[in-house]
Amino acid sequence: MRTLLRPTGFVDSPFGHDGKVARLAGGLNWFAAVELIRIDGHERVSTELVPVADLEDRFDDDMAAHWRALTSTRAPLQLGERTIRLDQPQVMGIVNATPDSFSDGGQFADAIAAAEAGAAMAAEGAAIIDVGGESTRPGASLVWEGDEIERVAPVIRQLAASGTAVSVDTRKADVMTAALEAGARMVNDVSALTYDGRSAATIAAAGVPVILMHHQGPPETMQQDPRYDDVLVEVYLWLEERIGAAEEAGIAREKILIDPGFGFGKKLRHNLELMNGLAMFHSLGCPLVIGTSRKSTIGALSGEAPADRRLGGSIAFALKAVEQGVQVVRVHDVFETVQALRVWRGLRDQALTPRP
Ligand code: 7PJ
Repeated sequence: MRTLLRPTGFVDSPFGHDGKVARLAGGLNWFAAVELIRIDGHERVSTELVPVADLEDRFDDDMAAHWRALTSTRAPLQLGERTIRLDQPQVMGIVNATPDSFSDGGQFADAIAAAEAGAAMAAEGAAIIDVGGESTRPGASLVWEGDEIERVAPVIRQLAASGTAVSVDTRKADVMTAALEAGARMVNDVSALTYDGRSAATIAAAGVPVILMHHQGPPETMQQDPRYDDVLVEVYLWLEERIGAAEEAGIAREKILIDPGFGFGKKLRHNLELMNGLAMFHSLGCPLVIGTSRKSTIGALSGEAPADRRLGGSIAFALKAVEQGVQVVRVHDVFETVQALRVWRGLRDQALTPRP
């Protein structure tokens, strides 16, 4: 039996609540209660709401360690020369270096257009640009790694040369190596190092941060019939296991970010339950990343709006994520998301400013 901790009961500020509220992961959110989720293996046995003030009496060693992880500060990310603070939400801009994404002027023109799009996102306030050359959308087919390298390397080289912090979105060790050589300083692996047996060693040797994302099944078939008994608990335990495997391979824990993998082998109700329960993942002690931008869940909730008409839903999800202390939101629409987060930040700063 173990007990997982899910923070809830978020409050505007800690003022006047001494000892009754706790700060989430050194960020801008405070919470007053915790849902204690008792599990036996992967199965939830019970759920109990306990005020923060009464928690300590309940702790065993495992819970105490989770509590420390939940409430400790996250170190900044170092991407080459760039330091990215994680005590406030950051935006990661998506650049798809796939054919026809940006222009129809051939591969060279494509790369320049993609790099320019990434540079524009950085100017709009994205802290990191995530460059990918393989679609991992539901039903997508495989790309040969030589092709994937040819797509991403020139884009990364140009972006990195302009001083932008770049991550590479890939599941393949050879693509990681080529991307790092071209100037990428972080790896975003939607397979959480399960796709290519050489990825973990490649990342460990380079000493760069990595995002481990949950998924169920390969992209080709993941949406056919995903099943969970308890999606929040199962994704949590899966990520915990992948963090352990990454550490075992020599990747420092401070370099690991985690992502519940919105839409990757999940039905509508699974995605919504994960979004509502996101704050629990902080007790794994790693910065959280979430990617909901333009995803089909938004269409499913809004009369099947097409992908290019999902900005409102994307922003609603981004706000839901940062309200739960998520450190990195991965989005297509950088300008609008940065604007939304600046408004949110203004509200937080007002609430956190003591009365004179
Ligand atoms: C995600 C991703 C995500 C992370 C994609 C799309 C599908 N990487 N790569 N998290 N999604 N870390 O952007 O629509 O959710 S590809």
